[in-house]
Amino acid sequence: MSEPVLILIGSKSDWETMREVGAALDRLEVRWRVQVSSAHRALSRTVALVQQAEADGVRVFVCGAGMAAHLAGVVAATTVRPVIGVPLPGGIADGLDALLATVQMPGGVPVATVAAGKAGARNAGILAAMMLALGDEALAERLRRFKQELSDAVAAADMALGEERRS
Ligand code: RP5
Repeated sequence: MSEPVLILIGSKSDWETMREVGAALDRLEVRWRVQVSSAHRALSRTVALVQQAEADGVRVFVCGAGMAAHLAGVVAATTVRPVIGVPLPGGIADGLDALLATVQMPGGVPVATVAAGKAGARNAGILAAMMLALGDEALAERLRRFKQELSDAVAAADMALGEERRS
C-alpha cells in the first residue's frame, strides 16, 4: 500500500519551501513521499506518474510550483483525488504570480489553494491530514491535540510578553 500523500514539486529548487509539507505530515504521523515532475518540462511523465500514484493508493496530492504554476492544475485534470496547490515564490511577482496561476482554475477542476510560501506549505500538510482524518478517528484526535498545542502556544506567548513588559 502506497503512502496516502504524494507531494509533487515542479523543480528540485521547490523543496526548500515544500519540505514544510512533509514536516507537518510527520508531526501528525501521516506517511508521505515526494517526487519532482514538471507540468511544463515533463507533461506526459507527470500524467503517467499521477495515474500510477492513484492506482497505488495515493489519497491526496499536494503540488508545489512557482512562476506559471500549472502543476496542481494538471494533476487535478488527471485524478479524482483531492489536490492541494501550494504557490511558491521566486517568479516576477514573488509568489503572487504562482498564487493566481494555481487558484484560478476553471469550473469543474478544483484545486484547494493555500497561501504562498512556507506557511501555505505547512497548511497544505495539515489540510491533507484533515482530509485523511475524515476516515481515521485516531488521526482526527492527533489533529485535535495539535490545535490545542497551537492555542497553548498563543497563551504562553501572551504570558511571556506580559512578563517581558513588567521586567
Ligand atoms: C516552476 O518553475 C518550478 O515549480 C519552480 O518553482 C520554477 C523554477 O524552476 P527551476 O528553474 O528552478 O527548475 O516550474
